[in-house]
Amino acid sequence: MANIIIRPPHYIPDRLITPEHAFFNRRKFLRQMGIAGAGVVSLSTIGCGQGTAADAAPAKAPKTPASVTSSKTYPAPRNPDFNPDWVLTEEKTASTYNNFYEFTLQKDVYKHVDRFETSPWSIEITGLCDNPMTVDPMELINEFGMEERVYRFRCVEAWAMVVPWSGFQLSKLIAKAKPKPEAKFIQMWTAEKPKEMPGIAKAPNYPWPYFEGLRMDEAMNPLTLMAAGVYGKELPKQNGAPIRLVVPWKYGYKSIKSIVKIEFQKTQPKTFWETLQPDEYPFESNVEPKVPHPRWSQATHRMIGSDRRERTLPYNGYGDYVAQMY
Ligand SMILES: Nc1nc2c(c(=O)[nH]1)N[C@H]1C(S)=C(S)[C@@H](COP(=O)(O)O)O[C@H]1N2
Ligand SMILES: [Mo]
Repeated sequence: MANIIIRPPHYIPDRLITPEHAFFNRRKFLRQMGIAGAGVVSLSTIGCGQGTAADAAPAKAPKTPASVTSSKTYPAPRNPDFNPDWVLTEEKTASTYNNFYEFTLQKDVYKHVDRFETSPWSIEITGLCDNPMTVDPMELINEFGMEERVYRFRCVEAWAMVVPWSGFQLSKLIAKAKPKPEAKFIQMWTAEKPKEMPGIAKAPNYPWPYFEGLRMDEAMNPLTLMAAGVYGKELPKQNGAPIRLVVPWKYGYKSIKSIVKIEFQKTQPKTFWETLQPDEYPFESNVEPKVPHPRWSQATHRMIGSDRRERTLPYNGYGDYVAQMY
């Protein structure tokens, strides 16, 4: 008897939790795409909502004006509303334990990002809006300024971290773009640069480039951040440089990295993970401890860099900000 450790009912050993990709079934994917039996998957055959892989490539980068520099940008002032007394995840842990499948399916993304060029960079804002544009993210930072916010971040794989992001509210960019009334959703795409992103060729059946989406009210919510920095510095490449989304009440895969395109749309877009496994990674994907992932509980998570297991909270603890939307 002495050797038997009694676990709380919500305990799940880490070995039972698998990464997003682990149960990906190639044949199922090909069947869904209507091309079972085909030896090669052509990306151009894979539609993703109203955008396609082909048109998500970054447009020609605008020249960054000489006045646009990052020297005075960091550290951004901390927003007192997001300055909790939580223990921060160690900076080293947050930059060496990542998910960024364009580089590798493993967590040591930082070892595979050397060739990734994040400057110059441009983001195209397009679709149902009156002020479409193609801009350098630094111009947006110059215009909107940046603030620092400490957020918890919860991956669907039942790990979490607490990190200080630097960025601006996505709502500011949306206001600048002037969406039309019929724009009800936004879709976003990550860069697709196979020569710089060695993971793309290693996962040829994934519907690259990575794409995500939000409802317009979710995108406008004050919590939704475009982050260009973390720990008071520019984002490391493995965390999604030069600019990424942070949606702290949803599972981590909604927080798309290294964004090159944002499109306003009338109908709900597909997302990368929903395309692969709709039953496991639905569009909404709010953090909800009572709804288990089909293969494991979501009741608790492990804080990365520690053995600490914590209870997961509904909306990842951000219900006061977002519960009214659902
Ligand atoms: N383009 C892109 N964005 C992505 C991913 C990815 O593989 N590719 N992974 C997502 C997942 S599953 C998580 S948990 C977070 C991880 O962010 P972090 O590495 O900064 O902690 O990024 C999300 N954004
Ligand atoms: Mo994740």
